[in-house]
Amino acid sequence: MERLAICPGSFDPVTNGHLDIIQRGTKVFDQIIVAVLNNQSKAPLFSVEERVHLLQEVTKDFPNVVVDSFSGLLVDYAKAKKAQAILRGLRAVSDFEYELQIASMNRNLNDEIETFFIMTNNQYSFLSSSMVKEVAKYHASVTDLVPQAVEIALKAKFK
Ligand code: COD
Repeated sequence: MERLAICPGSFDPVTNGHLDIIQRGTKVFDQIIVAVLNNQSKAPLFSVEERVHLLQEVTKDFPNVVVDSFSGLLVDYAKAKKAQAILRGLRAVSDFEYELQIASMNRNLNDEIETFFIMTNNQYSFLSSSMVKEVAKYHASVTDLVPQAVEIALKAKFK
């Protein structure tokens, strides 16, 4: 049986931390669907289309990764895609509480889909999309924090 995982998130925008989790996940799962949440109630910097496009660009060398977007409940999306797993990253203790809540709720909604966590690479343990946006807004360098395509897109947003 093909082992398929959904790697869900806001990805506003994708960072090297996200990419590291996706890349390491490709070694464990046969296929990964990186799924961008289409959340009407949040005001993102990048539109869903822009976020999907950036993710496609930065994962284009991974043969077993596809990028998609979803709305509604994650477990419903995962079931529709026939995925067995949800893949998430963990940075600090502060992530744990939030991730435990999401994973517990998802398990409550559908106990056939397991959530798997990959610990952050030490060099990305401080990295988040919101910090990247903050730094880019003030025109400081994000070269080591995001893939080049994202750096270019951030420069265009904040010029
Ligand atoms: N190193 C390692 N991992 C990282 C790093 C880093 N530097 N940065 C981020 N990550 C991980 C995050 O911990 C997360 O696991 C993943 O990457 C994605 O991060 P984000 O911030 O882009 O994604 P979130 O947390 O905004 O995603 C939230 C969901 C979209 C998963 C959630 O809101 C959801 O499922 N919504 C749909 C509605 C639903 O089903 N609700 C019920 C369950 S709450």
